[in-house]
This record gives sequence, structure tokens and C-alpha cells, in this order.
Amino acid sequence: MFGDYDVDGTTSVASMYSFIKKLHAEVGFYIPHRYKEGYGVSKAGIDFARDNNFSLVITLDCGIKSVELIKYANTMGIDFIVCDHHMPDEIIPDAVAVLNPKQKDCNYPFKELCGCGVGFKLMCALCEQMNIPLENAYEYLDLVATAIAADIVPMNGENRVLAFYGLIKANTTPNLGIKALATLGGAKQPLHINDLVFMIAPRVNAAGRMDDASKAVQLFIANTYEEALHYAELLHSDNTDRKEADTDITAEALAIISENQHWVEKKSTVVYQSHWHKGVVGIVASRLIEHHYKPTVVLTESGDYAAGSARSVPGFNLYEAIHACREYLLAYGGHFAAAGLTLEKHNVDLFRNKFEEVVSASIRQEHLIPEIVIDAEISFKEITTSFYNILRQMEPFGPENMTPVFIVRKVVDTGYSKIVKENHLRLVVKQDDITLTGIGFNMADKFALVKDRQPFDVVFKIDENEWNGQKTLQLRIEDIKAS
Ligand SMILES: [Mn+2]
Repeated sequence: MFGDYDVDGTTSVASMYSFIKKLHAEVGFYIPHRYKEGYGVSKAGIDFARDNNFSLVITLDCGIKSVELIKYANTMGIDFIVCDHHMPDEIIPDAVAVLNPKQKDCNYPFKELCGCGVGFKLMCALCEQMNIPLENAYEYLDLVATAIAADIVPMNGENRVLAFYGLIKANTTPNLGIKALATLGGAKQPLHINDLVFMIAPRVNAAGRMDDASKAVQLFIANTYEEALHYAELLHSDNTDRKEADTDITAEALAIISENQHWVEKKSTVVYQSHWHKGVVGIVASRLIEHHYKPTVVLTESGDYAAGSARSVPGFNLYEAIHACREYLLAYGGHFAAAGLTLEKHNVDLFRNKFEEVVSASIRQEHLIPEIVIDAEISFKEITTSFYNILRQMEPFGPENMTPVFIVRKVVDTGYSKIVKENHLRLVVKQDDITLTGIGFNMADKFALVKDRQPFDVVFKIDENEWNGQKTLQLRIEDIKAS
């Protein structure tokens, strides 16, 4: 098994490894190092297969672009099965089988599986072929659900079905690794899809960012809870390091931006510091966008060069903009919303100017204003338990099937709204004669709009709050504005 160092890669390797091992086959796994080897099939990985006498490599969540390396492996008598969901190039690798629903001639009806989903399909097919119960594959549905949630694939069609059953598995007989991570992270039962995204994904990804993602596979293939807990603690500590680096670097980057006041006027942000940790520059770019809402590039030193990550604001094609700056770049790649790039250190300023020129010429004013898509206007009297239960039938939520967002107009403070824990806003508000409570994280600055008892509009999702065994509905506030 050869996979990627992210959640999709490690869950797919872990599930396929455990599945094949149960069939009494000699099996091993290999996760490339994020910095030493990079993404995709690596030469070091093939050499590992040769040195350990493996005759077949199954790639998971990668491989579709590794035409040359697979050819190289073939010369040493190593066959490949490619399970991938990334967009293929013109030339498909010469493997004994290539499973990828995005191939031009692939008639598989659902195109949006994640890498772990493609691996799962191979397991199901093997069960049928070998006449063993499909439950042998279903055992890994919680890992599949985790990968679907973390890889940001559409939560519709088959993905929604797999995630639905995967969540049931995660809440009844979970993979020991998921159980250990959820316990360490203090997750409340039952787990929701968001717990998989925010509790499990950052910890698994932290392993690849800060160190070596192999231990994420070790976690998911652990045979005992004690063993799983051991690896979960390692991931937990990588995540603590990651958070620290992330917080420190974000603070430094924000300070750099505010020291250069004219940058605040710009349509783009490009920051560079040689000592920043490579593993978190993408996360930092996303954080900077929360403060300065514009396309953002965060660079650090990587060997002799400057390298880093770029993140966009919705609606703006970042890849095109990076591509237009290629005269200053040594390498770049990515897509609409995110990209990676490498350049000569002495070109950082030139790149910053060019990028600003390109972005300011092509970005539309509306792209620079954060947008909330509101699904419907309702009134407080419609927010009932039965309404909430109907909404829940549409779970699991995710891309293409987002948690519904509502607006209620002309609500008024009851006098009990207040700021809690310094920067959160606790609302106790009414519309007509119905009172509801709500919480707005990091929205203390909006309190001024509330406290003078003037009517305001509130945009929110509906949440269930459990306190002392009592369940009540509350608003999770997204935004408020004067009516
Ligand atoms: Mn993937």
C-alpha cells in the first residue's frame, strides 16, 4: 500500500492494509515524507518495495500522474494497482489496473469519490470476487466517512450514503484509532460529521505537517486500544506543536501587515519570513484571510529557495493569477482556491508586486466582501423541534449539501444579551413574543448593534444545546445587522 500523507491517504492505506492482511497476504505500507519526498509515488517508496520483495503496489489517493515512476517500478518486476480520484493527465500509468472515476472512459456513475472511497470500492469488489461477506469491507466505513469529511469532496450521492453509514459505525463499533482520538480530543457522543472534520482531521494532518504521517496509519491499524492510544497521543502532540506554530506565525504575519500600512489598501497579501514552519503556511494563509479578506500568499525558506502556499477568496481564480506571475516562479501548482509555489528568494518582492498587479486588475469588488449564502427567511415561531428534526434528516452536511442558513428579521434584545468569555456574543432575543437564545463566536464587536434595543436581522444555523440533560434549540449566529 502506498498512500498520501493526508487524512484521505492514511485512512485509505490503513483500511486496505487491514483488509488485505485479514486475507492472510504478506503486506506492508509506505507513506512518503511530505518534505523529503513530496506528493505522489516516490522513488524512495519504490525502492522500499524492491528491498522488501513486494511484487505488487496498490496506490491510494495518488498514482494517477506517476507515469514515469510506475514505468521504473515495472522494470524491476513490481506491478501497480492505482486507486486515485485526482484528475488524470492525457497519459494513464501502465498499471495492471487503474481505478479512477475521473478517467475519460470510466463509466462509474459517481465521479466524486475520495481516495479512500475508491479503495473501499476495490475492497467491495474483492469481497464479491472471493465470495466473502461484504461486511469485511463495511468494517472500514468509519475511515471512509472520515476521509470524505476531511478531503472536502461533495456530500451528495454516494458520498452522503457512505458518510451516513460511516458515522453509524463511528458511533457504535469505531475503529480504535478514531475512538482514541475522539477520547483524547474530548468529543461528545454521538460524533457528528463535524467532529470528524475538526477533531480527527487536524490531528492526522498534523502528523504529516510536523513529522511523519506513517504514525497516522499505525493509529488506524492498531489492534488494541492501548496501542491506538499511544499513537493518538503522538498525533495529539504533533497537533499541539502545529497549533503553536500556527498561532505564532499568524501573529507575526499580522504584525508585518500592519507595519506596512499601505499593504492594507492592497488587493492581495504576500508575506515572507525565512524561519516560518513549512507545515503550516497554508493554514496561516487561511487565517490571514479571516482578518484581511483578499487572496493571500505565505512564503518561507525551503532549502535555497522561498516556497509556500496561496489561498483565495471565494469566486477568485487563484491558479490563474499565480500562473500569470510565472516569470518570477520556479515551480507552482494548484487549483482555483489553493496553490503552492517555489521561487528564488531575491524574487519575493518582484513576485509580490506582480501578484498585486494581476490580482488588482482581475478581482471584482464583490469578491473582496465576505459573502454568506442564506437559504431561507423564517420567523422564530417556525423554529421548533419537529422543524429541527426534519432538517437533521438531510445530514450529513458538507460541500454541496451545506447546513441550512436562515435569516430572521427584526428581532430585539430582551436586555439579557451579553458578551461572554471576552469575545463571544450571547444573545437572548425575541421576535413577536417568542424568545430564543443564540451564540456568536468571536462576535463581541457586534454587541453595540444589540444592546440599544433597536431591531436587527440575524443570520444563523440552528443548533441543539444540551445542558443538564435538557435539550434546547439555539441559534448559532453567523452575522447580524441593523434592520
Ligand atoms: Mn484525496
